[in-house]
Amino acid sequence: MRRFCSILLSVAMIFCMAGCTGIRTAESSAGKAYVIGFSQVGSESDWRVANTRSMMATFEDDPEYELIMENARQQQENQFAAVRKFILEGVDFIIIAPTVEEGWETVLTEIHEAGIPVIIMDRSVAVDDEALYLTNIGSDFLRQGNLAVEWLEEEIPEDTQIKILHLQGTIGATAQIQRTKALEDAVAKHANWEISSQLYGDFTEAKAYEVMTAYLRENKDIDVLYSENDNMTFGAMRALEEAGITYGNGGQVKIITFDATREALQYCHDGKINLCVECNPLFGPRVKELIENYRNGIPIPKHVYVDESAYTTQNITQEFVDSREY
Ligand code: GZL
Repeated sequence: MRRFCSILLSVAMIFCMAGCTGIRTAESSAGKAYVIGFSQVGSESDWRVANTRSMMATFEDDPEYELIMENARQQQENQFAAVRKFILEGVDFIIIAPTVEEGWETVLTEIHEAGIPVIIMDRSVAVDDEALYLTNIGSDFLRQGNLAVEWLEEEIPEDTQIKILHLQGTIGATAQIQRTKALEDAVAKHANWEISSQLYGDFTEAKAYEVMTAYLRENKDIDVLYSENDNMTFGAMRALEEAGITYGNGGQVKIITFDATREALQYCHDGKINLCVECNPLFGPRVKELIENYRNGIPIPKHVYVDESAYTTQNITQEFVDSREY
């Protein structure tokens, strides 16, 4: 409940600065500011709130820029509407954090025809023509998934059968596609690994708690939970506790989670989560640097990856957990 209130408070703070048309981080100083239209996925997770904070903090104190953020509430249609509004408003630059990979060809073409540069941030878009966007900055999600399965390979002897319960994020989002691919490829390689079920958690705590609770009513034979983000993991932990199933170090269920937010790292330090795979949301400054490079005619690579790692109870300290920004 505390976590839900903290996300709610963060989202409320963001919206109360927004008004109904989006969040402006600077008054238009007689049209002199370089106006950036930013279509954000939503406010579905601690990761997303931290990502929004990073973007806003990067631009809000710089009078040269005005960031207008529209929250799509995890609906791609809302992103299309926001982008078309940005085009009508004649913004100088557009940033899109796409909900899902498919369906972007038309609206990216409209942006291109309007002559507005665009950066794809966080997840990716599946379009044939990469010229439709300047660059895609975000995580290497397949590497994240491979870090998780490599850890599990170290943990599980070749002759031990394991049942893996797979909690998936928003279907069609790059983070879901790639983290799922890493697991499914590993299961195909290991005859002793079995995915007992794939549940849809949509990257939210509430949905994960709902589907886990329903699943655990009939199935309690789980050895590993592979959960594609921390907020779904928190919901799953609550459902496991209510079902009387132990987890973490020495528990029945080993927990693998993605994002490595401070709260998940605290659980990891306390032995309740076995592996936290980092997914860094704090790339506001890097995005601003890319925009400035563009404005100064400096070439920009088509893909920019952020640095990330993986943490276990054995390799993190309380000091490290306390130092986390998100
Ligand atoms: C990952 C990001 C994912 C996070 C989730 O870059 O797209 O979306 O892992 C968030 O927490 O909802």
